[in-house]
Amino acid sequence: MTSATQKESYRSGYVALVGRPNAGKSTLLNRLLGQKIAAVSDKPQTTRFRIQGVITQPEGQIVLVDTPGVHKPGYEMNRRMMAAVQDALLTVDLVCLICDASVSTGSGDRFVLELVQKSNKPALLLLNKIDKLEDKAALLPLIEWYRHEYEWREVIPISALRGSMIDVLLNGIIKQLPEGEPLFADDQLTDQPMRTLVAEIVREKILQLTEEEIPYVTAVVTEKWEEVREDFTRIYCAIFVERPSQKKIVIGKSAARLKEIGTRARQDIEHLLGHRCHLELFVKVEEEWRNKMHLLDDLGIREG
Ligand SMILES: Nc1nc2c(ncn2[C@@H]2O[C@H](COP(=O)(O)OP(=O)(O)OP(=O)(O)O)[C@@H](O)[C@H]2O)c(=O)[nH]1
Ligand SMILES: [Mg+2]
Repeated sequence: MTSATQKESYRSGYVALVGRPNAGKSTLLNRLLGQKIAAVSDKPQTTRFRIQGVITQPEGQIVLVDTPGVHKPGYEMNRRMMAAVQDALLTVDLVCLICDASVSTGSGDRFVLELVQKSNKPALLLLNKIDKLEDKAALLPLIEWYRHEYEWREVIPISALRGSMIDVLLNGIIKQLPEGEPLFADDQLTDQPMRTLVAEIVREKILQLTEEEIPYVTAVVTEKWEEVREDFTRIYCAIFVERPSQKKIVIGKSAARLKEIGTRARQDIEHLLGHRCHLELFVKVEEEWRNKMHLLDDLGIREG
């Protein structure tokens, strides 16, 4: 093969990860990227805006677009989250519908499926969390159900958590992309700035360490970033909640919870930056921030 034909067969394109909340979209993004850029938690609605990850392989480049889990919007924030899903579906070359194969199918799955059907885009069906299935034969009725609903280019059972079938998935995705040059430099991992990645790390730790309504009423923004030395950064993040009682919960008795959030977040941030940092967290009360346009703008919760 000449180098010219090799170049022609290089493929690149945008690929949306869509699915219900908790299906494992962000876990898969991090797994395929080999680096954690998206917040992951066992609480639904973890992801609030689209996050791109760039995967560069010898055969092609995949720009993977992680989206918020599909749910009924209550607040302006949630309406924007759903608009971001619609926008992703419109603008990508390929859609990956991820469903949690370890739970039974319900009306939420039907709704996500309809979004994919309406998009009319080439699509792969990914049946995730197969590590939780004792008997893989349980996948068969699920595959049967989905096969009747759409012309999937491929159906691939995976475990995003364990990394099973990931190579098959990467090849399956690249095969479906149009021929073309790489869209990004091969050392660009994501479209998100460091400040956002850091805020998302802090928010992830809050999601992990709190229950009930706290994950939903919490937002984090990086307010100050001081590069004290080449190998030492001082970072200030504000944590927003909606009521003084919620602020108390986030801070915890003798500030123990806030300390734990800070310690866990700092470890991940230092890993990301590759050097030491000092992280300062402040908790602020901002009533109804989920309905405030300017705050949502500041937090990067956009429609696309
Ligand atoms: N056992 C198992 N758990 C998984 C797998 N993939 C994801 N999870 C877990 O499922 C939960 C949700 O994962 P996320 O990646 O945050 O899901 P998501 O689809 O991005 O969720 P939203 O952002 O809320 O829409 C987390 O607790 C993950 O650890 C998997 O393959 N196997
Ligand atoms: Mg997510």
